Amino acid sequence: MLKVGLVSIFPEMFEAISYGMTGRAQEIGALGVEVFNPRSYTTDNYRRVDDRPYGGGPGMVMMAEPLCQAIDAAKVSLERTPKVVYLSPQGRCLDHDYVQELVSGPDLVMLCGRYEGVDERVIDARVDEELSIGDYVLAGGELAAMVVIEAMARWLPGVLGNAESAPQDSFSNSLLDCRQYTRPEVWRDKAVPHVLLGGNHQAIEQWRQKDALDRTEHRRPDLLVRK
Ligand code: 9D3
Repeated sequence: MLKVGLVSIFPEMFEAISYGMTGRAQEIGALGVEVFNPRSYTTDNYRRVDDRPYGGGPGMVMMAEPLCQAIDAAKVSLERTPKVVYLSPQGRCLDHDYVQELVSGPDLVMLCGRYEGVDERVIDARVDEELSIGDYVLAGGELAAMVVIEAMARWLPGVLGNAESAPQDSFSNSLLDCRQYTRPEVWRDKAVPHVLLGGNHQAIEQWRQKDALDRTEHRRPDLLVRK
């Protein structure tokens, strides 16, 4: 079982991963998720997890002590020394290779920031890697952490019904998916490509490969340059 400890002041957000593939992964015991709320590790009357930034400026910064205690609680609960990842816009961008590294590595603790970010000293003290999900601005790390979990879930043993589905997926072969159709055969005057209706499996396979290659050349030529 891959265990993931999540450090977040919004634990309820992670109810979202109890649905679909990530929900199934948890049900079959391929994935274990536990949330640790830094607010539970505050000692002041107001249960504060953030404070004003030294040097001034807008917004708030998450305080080191409650975060560090929540991370340490997560590490204890995971026992097998996990990798600690901070979700942040400054991190290494998530892609197929990064997902593969994460699923084949140790258990994970993912630190979700809010506000302007976290006190740098907690990063120095506890974080192994920073991870971004792309060059756009989110309001915090929770949705990013769920993106990481969902991207990993399909690669966990027993999660996909069909053992061959995952390797055929887009980005493991560096091609986009071909166009797909289902019933009815004609919808609002639009027909399904004829080749898909016959039972010629070789012709269908050729059509699918060409379609995938054409779309990749047109939409994502960057995926075709060999690395
Ligand atoms: C634009 C960066 N900062 C300027 C002062 C502000 C800021 C933006 C977004 C500070 C924190 C955040 C919160 N973002 C995340 O927690 C985050 C994130 C993201 O915004 N984009 C892509 N990946 C990620 S992973 C975590």
